[in-house]
Formats: sequence, C-alpha cells, structure tokens
Amino acid sequence: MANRWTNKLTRSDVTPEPIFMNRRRVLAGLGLGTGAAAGGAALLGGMPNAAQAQDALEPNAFEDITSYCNYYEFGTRKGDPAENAHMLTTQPWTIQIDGLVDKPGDYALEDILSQMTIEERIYRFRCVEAWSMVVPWNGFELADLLELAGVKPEAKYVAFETVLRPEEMPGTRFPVLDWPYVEGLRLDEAMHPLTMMATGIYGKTIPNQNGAPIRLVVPWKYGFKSIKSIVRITLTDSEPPTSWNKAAAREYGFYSNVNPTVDHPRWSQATERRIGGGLFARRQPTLMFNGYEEEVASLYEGMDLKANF
Ligand SMILES: Nc1nc2c(c(=O)[nH]1)N[C@H]1C(S)=C(S)[C@@H](COP(=O)(O)O)O[C@H]1N2
Ligand SMILES: [Mo]
Repeated sequence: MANRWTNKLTRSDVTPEPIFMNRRRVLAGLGLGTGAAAGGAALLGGMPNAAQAQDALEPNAFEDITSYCNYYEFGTRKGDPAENAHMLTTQPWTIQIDGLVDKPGDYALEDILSQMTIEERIYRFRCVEAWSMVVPWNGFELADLLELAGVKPEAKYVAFETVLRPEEMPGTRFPVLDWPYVEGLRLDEAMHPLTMMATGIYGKTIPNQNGAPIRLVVPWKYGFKSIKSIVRITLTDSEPPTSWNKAAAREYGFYSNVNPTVDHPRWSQATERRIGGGLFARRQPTLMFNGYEEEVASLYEGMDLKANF
C-alpha cells in the first residue's frame, strides 16, 4: 500500500545516512516520484491543498531533539533524560503482544525489524506544554506490526506499556506517575498510516532519551501519547487507562488531539514555542491536529472535541 501516507513534508535530504531509508514514500509525498510513486503523484494531484504539501518543515537539530526531552522515568527536568538514560539496557529487547490478537507472544525486536522496511518521516511534534519541534524519524507504520500479530475483529483499542526497571530508571523510584508509563489509542488511530513506531532519528539509532529502542509517534496528538521504550502492546475491547489521565483526569484526556481551540485548564494551546528558535523567536500558531487535519479529521467526525479532549 504505497499510498496510505499523505503527510506534508519538504526536505528530502536531511538524513546523513540515506542508505538505510526507503525514500519511496517521501518522494511520493512530494509528488516527485516516478514509477512506484506514480500513484502517489496522482493522489497528491487530487488533494485539495496540494500546494500546502510544499510548506517548509525545517527539522530541528539533532542536538535539540536529543537534549530537550520528556522521559520522567529518568527525571522530570528536560536535561535529565539525556544525562541518565544511558543506564537503560536496550539489547536484547522483546515486545509482548497480547490480548485480542491471533498470534499473541513475545516478539524479539530483531525479528520484528527483519520484517519491516524502515522509512523516514519528518513530522511536527507538539508537547502539551506548548513547545514543539520538527523531527525526522525513522521507523515503520504501527499498522504493519499489528498486522503481523493479527488483530481480532473484537479489538477496539490498543494499549501500550513502557519498560519499568527501577534499577536503571532513577525517576521511577519516585511516585511522580503511576509506573509503568502506559498509553492507548483507539484501533482506527493506531491503524492510521501516520501512526508510526520509531527506531531512529536522523538516520541514527534512536537515542535512549528519545525512547530507545522503539517508541510510538502519533504526530497529531500531544507528545505524551507518543510512549517510549515499549515492551508491551495489548489489543483490547475497552478504552485503556493512560498515565497522564490517571494523574490528572481534568487536564489530560484519552484523545489529547492537538487543538488550538481547546485550552489546557492552566494555559492556552493557541500558540507554541518552537525549540531551537532562539530566545526572541515569536510563538507560532498551533495548527488543528498539529497540521494533519486533512489526514485525520475524518477519524473524529461527529465527535465533540471539547468533551473528548
Ligand atoms: N515512557 C514515557 N514516554 C513518554 C514520556 C515519559 O515521561 N515516559 N513523556 C512523553 C512526553 S510528555 C513527550 S512531550 C514526549 C517527548 O518525546 P521526546 O523527549 O523524544 O521529545 O515523550 C512522551 N513519551
Ligand atoms: Mo509532553
């Protein structure tokens, strides 16, 4: 399915090690492709805002992305994860996939990766705290992993869990959150072609502080939905609990779609601060669904997005 992905991006050459990348879809997204990407070009031609696909999306520096992090298992200050996450052992790594699947079990990460094609995706990333970055991720679609395990027809949600190792994760010795960190998506959100499992940034193995060896990336939702260092994925028929909702239900809902018209109870979500923009950089307007409205709005048709925040 070469045309499942219609993300907007512009730079096709940010990766220092392009040899590992499948650039076919990147080219399709730009309407520059030939042969395999011909369908992509046709799709782009049919998009109402094909011009918008040419929006400038300048990725943040590797240094910004890997030094300004949220990973509370390693501490709550932005620099803590970069300082402490080297303690996490990421090899070998196994993901338990269970619940409403045809083939439950422990999946070795290397076996998963041997069946996936790693591609590059440049996505906006918007934290609920109102800062943002642009990140060139490497990874594969979550849908491809779920298809490996075989999703049963009764499944409606996907639950995710981060590894919990207090001896390697100093932040978990404090009850900042109810550990392990857990997150969830509705099945259609999980199967959406924009939803990816990331294993790299800028063509390099993903640094521990960013969620090594494998983390979720859901670009139209606030950053906390993009759970790091995943060890368990469970298909369920009811909405799974999520860490920030458990911690403060009034402030963090299950959906957590980026929405400039629904403020956090304690601050506005109308604008954001782009990391790396400098001290005097202007705040920029936050985009509906973080700029992915065309791709994902249909998932929420008829839903009250204020009630389902
Ligand atoms: N396990 C785990 N996953 C997590 C977090 C966390 O504290 N623990 N923080 C979340 C938040 S609030 C954000 S904004 C992003 C930050 O990702 P980054 O540090 O790679 O930018 O990770 C999310 N995933
Ligand atoms: Mo966040």
